[in-house]
Parts: sequence; C-alpha cells; structure tokens
Amino acid sequence: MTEIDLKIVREKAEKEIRAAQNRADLERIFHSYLGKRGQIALLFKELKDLSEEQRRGMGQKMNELKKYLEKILTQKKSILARVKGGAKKAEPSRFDLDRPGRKPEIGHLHPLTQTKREIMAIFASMGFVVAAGPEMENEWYNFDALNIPKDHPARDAWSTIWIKSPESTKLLLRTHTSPVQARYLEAHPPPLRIIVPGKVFRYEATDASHESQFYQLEGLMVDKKVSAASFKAVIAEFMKRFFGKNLEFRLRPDFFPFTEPSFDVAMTCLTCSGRGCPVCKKTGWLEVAGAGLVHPNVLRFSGLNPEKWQGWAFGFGWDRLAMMKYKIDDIRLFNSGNLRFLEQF
Ligand code: FA5
Repeated sequence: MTEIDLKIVREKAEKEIRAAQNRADLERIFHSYLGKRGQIALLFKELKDLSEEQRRGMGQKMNELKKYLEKILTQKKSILARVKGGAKKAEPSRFDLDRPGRKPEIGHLHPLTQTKREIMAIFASMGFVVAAGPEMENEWYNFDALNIPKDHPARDAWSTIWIKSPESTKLLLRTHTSPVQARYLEAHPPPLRIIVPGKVFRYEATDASHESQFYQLEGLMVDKKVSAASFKAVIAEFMKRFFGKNLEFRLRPDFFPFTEPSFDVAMTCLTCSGRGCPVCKKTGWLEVAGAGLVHPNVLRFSGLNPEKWQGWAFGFGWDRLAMMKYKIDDIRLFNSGNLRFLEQF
C-alpha cells in the first residue's frame, strides 16, 4: 500500500460524492468508504504489512483521509437538504382546473320564517299592516285588558309561565298574541286592520300538535261596520291563497272572554287528508285559529266607544298552518334542530 492508493481512493470518493443525488446515494458511499467493511477499513488492515516507520506515516495519512471524506460527505448532505427544501418551495402550485368544485353549504330560512313571510304578503295585499308587541308581557295586557279579570276561571285556558316580579306589575311570557290588540287599539285610532305574527309561550305538555313555545298570527279589524261575514270572506281568501286551493274549513262555536260571539276555525287535516291521525287526534279536523267579534269591553278598555266601533279578531297557530301546508306530522320537528328535516325546505 502506497500513498498513490490513498490518492486513488480519495479521488474516486470525491467523484462519487459530487455525483450523489440524494441521501440514499450518500449512505451507500459512506458504507463503501467509511463503513466497517469499507475501503478505508480494508486499507487500515493492510497497515500490518508495513514497517513500523511506514505504518506511522501511512496511519496518519489514512486518518486524515478518513476525516476529510467524513467532512465532504457531511457538506454534501447539507447541500442536498437545502436543495430539496428550496426545490419544494420553488415547485409551482398544482391547480387542477378540471376538478369539480366543492359546493359551499348555504343556509336558508327556517320553514316557519318562510311561512310567516308568505302569510304576511297575503294579508298585506288585503290592506293589513304588521304590528308587534313584547314577548315578555304584563298581566294587564295579556289578561285584564282582554276582559279576563283576576281570579276568573277563563285564565286557566292559558297555562301561563310567570316571571318573578313585584305584585304591582306582574310579568309573564305572553300566552297569545292577543295583548297586541289592546296595545295597538290604545295607540291607533280606527279604522284599522293589523296582523301580528309572534312567538307565544305556554306551560303545557307537548304532543304532535302542541308545543310549549309556538307562533301565533293575530288579526284585528276595527271599523264602523264589520261582521262575521266579512271575517269569513277574509279567512276564505287567505286559506285559498296560502294553500293554493279551495279548502274545506268551518267555524265552530267556542268561548273567548275577549270576543262575543266566539268561534274557532277548523280545517280538514291535510296530514291525513281527513282520515284521522295523531295530529288531528283522529277527528280529521284540526283547529287552526280562535276568533270572534271583538267584545265591547275590550274596545271600552282601550278608550273606544263600542256603540261607534265594531271589530273582529282572530289568532291562528301558524306552526299548525305550516304543518298542514307541508304535511308535517309533528309540530316538535320545527324546534328539533334536525337538519335532515330542515334541509327539505
Ligand atoms: C288564543 O290564544 C286566542 N288568543 C285566539 C283568539 C284571538 C281568539 C283573537 C279570539 C280572537 P287558543 O288558545 O285557542 O286561542 O289558540 C289559538 C290557536 O293557537 C289554536 O287554534 C291553535 O292553532 C294554536 N295553538 C294553541 N295552543 C297551541 C300549542 N300548544 N301548540 C301549538 N299551537 C297551539
């Protein structure tokens, strides 16, 4: 073994390291030269054939060669790593223009909001304006102003959610939209025609057609001469336009302290086409509204002369109208947050 052998090994290794493309190449070169059975290790083994003096000189040169190869291998390794990182950054971003896009999920109005807008548009075209009142109401407007005095058994018809409040101004969550009749009459001189779409609350057990929080659509018309006949005509027109066809509905005698006479509006149950189901309690008819001619006391409490003014009023359960229109067999679906239900609208 001579210095020439070392030179050959060095030049060969340098050439290979220069040509290396990746880590795997470098690994292979490392094993081939610096590994346990690599070329440097073999050369070290040959040292024993040399004289003592030659051995010392060659040994030192071989150590230097070993260190040198290790150094240039490490340098090449870091060059490759840098090039790789750089290359990645420099790579053009890959857009596949033919790939179908991902549709963004677009929300939509709740079915009850859609229904509300349809109802409002129909009544607006008949000259009704929209009025509103508070959801947290006081006892006077929810009951007294509607001719339902304290301790009157009629109050039991509305299972009330009371709010902790002083005895003098007892507050509650309104049990119907009728208090807005009294509020509006106080502030607006007749003749007038209003509708009041709003949320109402009752302390009630729920079933397929009853919720404890639901929506009503109040209607009120006050003029010099109004009659049950004009009420029926307006309701018939509304039903025809809302359901898109002439539907069978009937007025049945009922009782409300704020109307006289009072009736309710019942329509053929569209969920079962009148055959009988849990929504209509197997009767084939569903009550959709309470109504009647405004009681003289209500006009009086609002400062109007019942000799001069007459009125009629109604209160539709508008969740029930939506149920009938879309054939929904359980009112509780509206507030269920069930997307499979809501996405159908
Ligand atoms: C009333 O609330 C009266 N204020 C209606 C009224 C207005 C009468 C103006 C006269 C003049 P009633 O409690 O019957 O009445 O409710 C009216 C309508 O609301 C019912 O016909 C029904 O469609 C709906 N409704 C009543 N309770 C519920 C409930 N728990 N869940 C869903 N809808 C209900």
